[in-house]
Amino acid sequence: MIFPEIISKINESSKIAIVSHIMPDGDSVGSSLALYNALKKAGKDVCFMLDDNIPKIYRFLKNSEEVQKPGKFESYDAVIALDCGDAERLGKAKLYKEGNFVINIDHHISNSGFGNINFVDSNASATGEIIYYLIKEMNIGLDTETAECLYTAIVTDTGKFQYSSTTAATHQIAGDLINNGVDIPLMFERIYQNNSKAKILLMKNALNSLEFYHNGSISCISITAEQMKDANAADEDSDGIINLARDIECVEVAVFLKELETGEIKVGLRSKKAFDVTAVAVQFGGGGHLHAAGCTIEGSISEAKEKVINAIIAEYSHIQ
Ligand SMILES: [Mn+2]
Repeated sequence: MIFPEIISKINESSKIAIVSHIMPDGDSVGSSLALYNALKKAGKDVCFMLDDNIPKIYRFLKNSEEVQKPGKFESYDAVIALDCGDAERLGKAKLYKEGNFVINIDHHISNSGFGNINFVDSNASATGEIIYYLIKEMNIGLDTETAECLYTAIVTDTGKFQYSSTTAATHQIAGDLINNGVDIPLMFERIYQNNSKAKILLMKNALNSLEFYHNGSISCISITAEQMKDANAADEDSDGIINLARDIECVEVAVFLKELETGEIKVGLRSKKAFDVTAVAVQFGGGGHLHAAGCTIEGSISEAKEKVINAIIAEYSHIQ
């Protein structure tokens, strides 16, 4: 048994809240809805609190319409935080942390351990992978809709099974999810063949901004707040755009700078091979994984660009 403490806490709880990070992605939404559906099936009084809307492409997931916005403090027998590296990333849902018993389940190596129980497995490809084992160990039957939630979590966080975090176990889980009814072409059609026009317009702008540094090993793209507005884009429409900068021969580190309405710059970092982008992100108060990390920097796009590119070049000199 890998989750004795967590399972006994869940078993003795009746009123449970699931919370996850702001700017939700496939893993936060998929793992949260999988656990939500499973706990509901187990007869728990469970809610899912999220301080942002669920991105449109994930609204096919079962019970995604039952997500609630954090309101006033409420006491729960247990609050389960999923895929969230630190309490700040919970946004307004952070208010359920103080005064409640918190179970923190995550796979970010930088997780701050903000829970009363912390289960952080940085070898898991997705939080959805951990939740798969948890549901299995709790002996809650896996229906097709819940399997779809877990598949969404895993396929998105592994970048369609391409990252080094993808293991034999990841594929075995995917295989079991297929055995439980997940239809692969249908899942890919819903998640990857379903881009909004706004997203494609942002890609056009992002490619126009493409620059290379450090002998072509670093690429950088950016999007301004005005371009976001002109494209009538939602936050989620910029998801995955960084891959345009990463998927280029010779590029080892890709940088994506997105100007926010607040004037801050949201920085996404991706790498291939050995370059640890989290080592760069943490210098600016961010975090992440070996090959995917992010942070937020005050200032203009060009100021943020200079800081980040310099930090990446300095990091190169440490590893060489
Ligand atoms: Mn994740």
